[in-house]
Amino acid sequence: MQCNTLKSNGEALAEGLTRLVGHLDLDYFYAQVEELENPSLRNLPVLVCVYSGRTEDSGVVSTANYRARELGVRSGIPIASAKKRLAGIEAAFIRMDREKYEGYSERVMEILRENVDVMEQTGIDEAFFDITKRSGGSFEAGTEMASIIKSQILQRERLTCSVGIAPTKISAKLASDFKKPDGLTVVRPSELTDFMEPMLVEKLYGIGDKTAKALQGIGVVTIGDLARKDIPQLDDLFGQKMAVYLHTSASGEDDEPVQERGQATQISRIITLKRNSRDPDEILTQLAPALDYVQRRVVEEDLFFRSISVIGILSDLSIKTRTKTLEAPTSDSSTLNRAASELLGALVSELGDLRRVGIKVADFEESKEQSSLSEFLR
Ligand code: DGT
Ligand code: CA
Ligand code: CA
Repeated sequence: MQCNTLKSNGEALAEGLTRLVGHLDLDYFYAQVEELENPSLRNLPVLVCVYSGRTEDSGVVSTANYRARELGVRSGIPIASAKKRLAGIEAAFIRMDREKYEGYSERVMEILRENVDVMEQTGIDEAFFDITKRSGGSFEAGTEMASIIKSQILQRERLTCSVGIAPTKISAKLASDFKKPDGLTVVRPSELTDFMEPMLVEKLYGIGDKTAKALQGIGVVTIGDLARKDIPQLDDLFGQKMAVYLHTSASGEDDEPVQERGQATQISRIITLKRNSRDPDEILTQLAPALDYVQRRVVEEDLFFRSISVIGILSDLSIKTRTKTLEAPTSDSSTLNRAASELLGALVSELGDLRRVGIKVADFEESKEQSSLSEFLR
């Protein structure tokens, strides 16, 4: 059954079978952001909490750092039980600040997007991506690309993540989860069966407790057990659709493509200047390709933005943003360029030398006038 795993990479690729699919997941995400913004938390158990406000401690733990996990704290447990577990231990309980994490998430996803053929964000801290084309189908090149992505995220956002590279989405997700934190797990087609077989079925994407229990009832505990069941054997219990899903995903034969989903909420690009500068002309020349990239994506995705921001990063890595809100949404490149130049001028006169500069458009809206005009022109 594992025809793609038995063939050499080259052969499989020639038949269009081998893909390089990645999955990236940020480590203890909300808690990691809190740690990086306040390094004195690093050695403590850190718990990011959603307070419901009913009583002082009512609410749940959204996530916890690894130090807290060692002490038995998990996502989703009540804050009061976390406090019980940590009685007598110094720990940090922090209120969840979703907007802050979204900012980090958007920037991380943008770094990922710059480095892959296609990406599909599936949550605030995770995404699938496809690098078949840019790696030329080589897992060596793919491994190198994944470590570049990891180090860019660390350098630019100071966050660690875990990445899996494998031939399918299901296996890439298992791979990113295999070594955490700061992991990079690569599963070549020839290793796929050995990698997946011993894992528990509940690790498979989309298998909850109920399905896992039902599978146990027919003697299926590991992914390997499941792969050995054929579809008719699973059909009775789960119905045709689920049976096919279970069998193909356990066999490493899922061929779901990585697909960009939904509309972007912002488009941005950041560049590093050749040398620190406060000269708007010098900076604008270097920013031109970034402006062009943003403009191109706006057109490709048929978007109209209402806000334009210039982001300045100083040599101490502090970040300042200047934003202009437009009266009406537009996709016009000269509006973008003019605003970028204005905002940049304001930013350098306030901050002095910049190390890195970024451009961002956001607040996308449908523009009735504009879209009927572009339809007319088409
Ligand atoms: P990881 O990936 O195991 O290192 O740890 P996290 O914390 O990144 O876990 P993940 O990837 O499952 O979830 C990403 C973020 O989503 C996490 O930082 C906080 C939030 N989250 C996860 N589970 C829960 C939950 O049960 N309740 C609430 N309120 N938030 C959650
Ligand atoms: Ca995570
Ligand atoms: Ca996640």
